[in-house]
Amino acid sequence: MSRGPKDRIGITFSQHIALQQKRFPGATGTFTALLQEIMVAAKIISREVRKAGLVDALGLTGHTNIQGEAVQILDEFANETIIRNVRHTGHLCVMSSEENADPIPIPEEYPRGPYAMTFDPLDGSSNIDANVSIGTIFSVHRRVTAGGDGTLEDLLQPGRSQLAAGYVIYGSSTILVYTTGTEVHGFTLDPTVGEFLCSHPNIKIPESGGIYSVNEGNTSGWDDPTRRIVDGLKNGANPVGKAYSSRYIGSLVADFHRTLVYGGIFLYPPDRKSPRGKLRLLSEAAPMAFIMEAAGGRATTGRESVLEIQPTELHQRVPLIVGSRREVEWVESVYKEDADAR
Ligand code: AHM
Ligand code: MG
Repeated sequence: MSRGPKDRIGITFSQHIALQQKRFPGATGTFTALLQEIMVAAKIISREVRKAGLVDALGLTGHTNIQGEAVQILDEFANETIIRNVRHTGHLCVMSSEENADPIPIPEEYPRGPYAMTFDPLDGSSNIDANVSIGTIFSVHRRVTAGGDGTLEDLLQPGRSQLAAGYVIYGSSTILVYTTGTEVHGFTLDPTVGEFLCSHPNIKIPESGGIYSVNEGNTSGWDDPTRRIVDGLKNGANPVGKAYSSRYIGSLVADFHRTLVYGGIFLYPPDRKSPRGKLRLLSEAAPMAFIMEAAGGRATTGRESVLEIQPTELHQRVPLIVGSRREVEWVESVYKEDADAR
């Protein structure tokens, strides 16, 4: 008799974060409640993404965002869903979104809380119409200002001081992956019961992998060390001594999730078009770096640790090189040799 997929029913996300909270005797439950609200928003976005092709929710709104990118109908829906779900509960003092030019204040009628949150509501959204995996990324910091409305200062904090980071990937299933800095756990949405169930407890990235992931259409704009690195991954001139396979989806959550699960390396280096890199520090690179390092991997710009960067602007871009320790350390050594030789 053939066997179906193994049933991997685990505890729910809500149960998991409630258990985590018990580890901290003084915890007020505010942080746990914030994670709950993010999870509810993710369920609503997932539902909308799943039926998008049926209800005329694909395509563009006709506006462009702060990054000059065309805003998709689902981008706007996801952005509004997250803001609406988390702003009234008294957990946050300020938010920022990849879709909004400025910090998003908490409306006057709602209480202010101890946390500041940054998010990318629908990452990889240029892939929506082709039914490619997309996702939501979030990052939570404790506020640093004393009270009242949160400010830019609460948002411009280095990745290292995140209290939590996570992403939700709307792929062949909807998976929520999160960390509070020590362990990384993954939960798969069971649509029949409407709950995220633990499916990937304590994720650890392999020490080394077999896949590299980069947009090679940008090769002509790369600097010399970047070209040498990607050539080395292809032809075996790397410390592992093997030729890597190539995979590139063009949706960070999907490329990152594969890298986390299988090992290997994802690179979005600077190029002539985007000399500071393409990905956004606060809403993309820092949360992913925090998750990767908690899973035993590494994240760098090539020249410095992503988590140590002190942000100066809300929509600051950085290069991102993230993945298995062995590959990322090698990449860092290539950039260092190049810098030393100058
Ligand atoms: P987005 O947040 O507007 O969707 O842009 C970010 C996306 C990432 O998901 C992905 O890694 C990258 O842009 C792909 O860029 P490119 O198309 O230049 O390869
Ligand atoms: Mg994005």
